[in-house]
Amino acid sequence: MTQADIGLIGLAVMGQNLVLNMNDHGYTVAVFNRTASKVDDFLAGPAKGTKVIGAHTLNEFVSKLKTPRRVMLMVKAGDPVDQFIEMLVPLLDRGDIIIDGGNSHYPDTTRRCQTLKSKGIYFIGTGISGGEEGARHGPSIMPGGHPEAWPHIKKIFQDIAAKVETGEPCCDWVGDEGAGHYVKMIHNGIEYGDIQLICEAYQLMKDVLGMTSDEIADTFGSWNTKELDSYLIEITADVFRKQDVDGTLLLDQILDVAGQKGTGKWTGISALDRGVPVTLIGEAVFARCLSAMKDERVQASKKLKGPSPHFKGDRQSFLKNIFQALYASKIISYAQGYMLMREAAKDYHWKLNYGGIALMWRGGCIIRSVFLSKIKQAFDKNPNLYNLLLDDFFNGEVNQCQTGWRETVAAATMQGIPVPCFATALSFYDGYRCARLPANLLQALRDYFGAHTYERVDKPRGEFFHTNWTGTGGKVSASSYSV
Ligand code: NBP
Repeated sequence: MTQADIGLIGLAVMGQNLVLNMNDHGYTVAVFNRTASKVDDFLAGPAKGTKVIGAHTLNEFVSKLKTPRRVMLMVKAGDPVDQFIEMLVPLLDRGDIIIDGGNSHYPDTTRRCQTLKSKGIYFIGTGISGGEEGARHGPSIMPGGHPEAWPHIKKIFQDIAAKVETGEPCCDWVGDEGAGHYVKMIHNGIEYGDIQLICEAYQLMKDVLGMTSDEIADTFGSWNTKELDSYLIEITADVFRKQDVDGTLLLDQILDVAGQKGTGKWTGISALDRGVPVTLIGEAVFARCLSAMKDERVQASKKLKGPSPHFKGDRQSFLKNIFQALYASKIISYAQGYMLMREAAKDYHWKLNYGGIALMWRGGCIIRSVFLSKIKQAFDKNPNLYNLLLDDFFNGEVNQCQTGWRETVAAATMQGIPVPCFATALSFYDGYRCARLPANLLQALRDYFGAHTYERVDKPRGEFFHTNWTGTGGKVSASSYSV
């Protein structure tokens, strides 16, 4: 009887397409699904004529796998992953491997790694990006977990992953425990930011410049051949050409209420936990939250006054400014995402390969872009690069875009158009390049009202001082009351 190279549980959109992708690359895959009838539907439908082996029970499924057994879960993140792990463990032997390819939260992956290690089972938590199309023809794959398992799955994963022009796969080992899912979370957070930046450009084009959908489509189409060449810009151009059944623009019929599944929020929480100013992704998440307050916004729009957008000036140069705002803000967003990965790597003792991560995102995934090859080059040139903005290329690009970026934010503000991500990116840039911020006043105030103490510019760091600001306070400083 043919034994399968790998088994996959979870025959929804991602699972089915990954199985077909593995099959195309010569692997024999055994499949199982909670609702067993979906196994039969898959074998009789998309998997007809392939080498895929179906199983109707977990026992049967496990019995069809070569050793060490490789079992990949592509089920809904959360409890279903734990439930399957619990059911699988008694059926597996020491040295077998469980791989979770869903969008699991990285602390869950770390917990699962620790639990399974004690049982002798290897665990991989891997981010997979690219949606249905990517899963079928080459996703970006970001595996982390027990490094001992990596040699056993490396070839399959790198075979099915997307490839860049040089043929390198968009899949490499990320790091221990939850590192793979952490990097996937950052990818998703950056995706939130990229999408919001595109939306801000759209609102300026539509409401300030009064551009038609065809003009907007052409503009994004032309941007897709420049520094912003990327999947998201490419599909944005497509969206502006898609007609509804009645021949009108479909986009105009879509309700302006954004959904979210939580990975952007997780990124924001991780940034707050570590004290890293990942402001752009944070604003992108909040922009979705604000969009979801549709009824309240409709009411407020009738009461709250602001300028009516109008445009006087050179349209082409304003469009160029928007391009520069988008490009510069995108650089800030990636710089912030990398800052967060660097801090998380310190906290968790992961050795992240930052250039390798850019390569993994270079193809197959939603944020794939030409731009990522520049990030790869920056880390190849200097693997210890502290901040992307300090790389000569990115520093130069931001510099070149600066005037247009500032003019865009200023114009949007004067015209009453919200540009939370363009604006926060610019504020971050101005804050990051500021040798002296007004935090001296902040510290003075904290010490005034709460005796929180402050450090002095004329004394070594780490020495703390308290002033009796009013002459009526005492000499005692606070040690536990924090604001
Ligand atoms: P879904 O996230 O919709 O999950 C469907 C699968 O989970 C089915 O096999 C379903 O079994 C199983 N499942 C559910 Br739902 N609840 C279960 C439970 N309580 N116990 C056992 N099995 C359960 O599928 P997907 O969209 O293919 O995504 C799979 C994973 O990949 C998810 O973690 C997702 O976040 C991630 N992901 C998705 C995309 C995408 O574009 N869709 C991209 C990247 C990553 P059933 O058939 O019996 O209901």
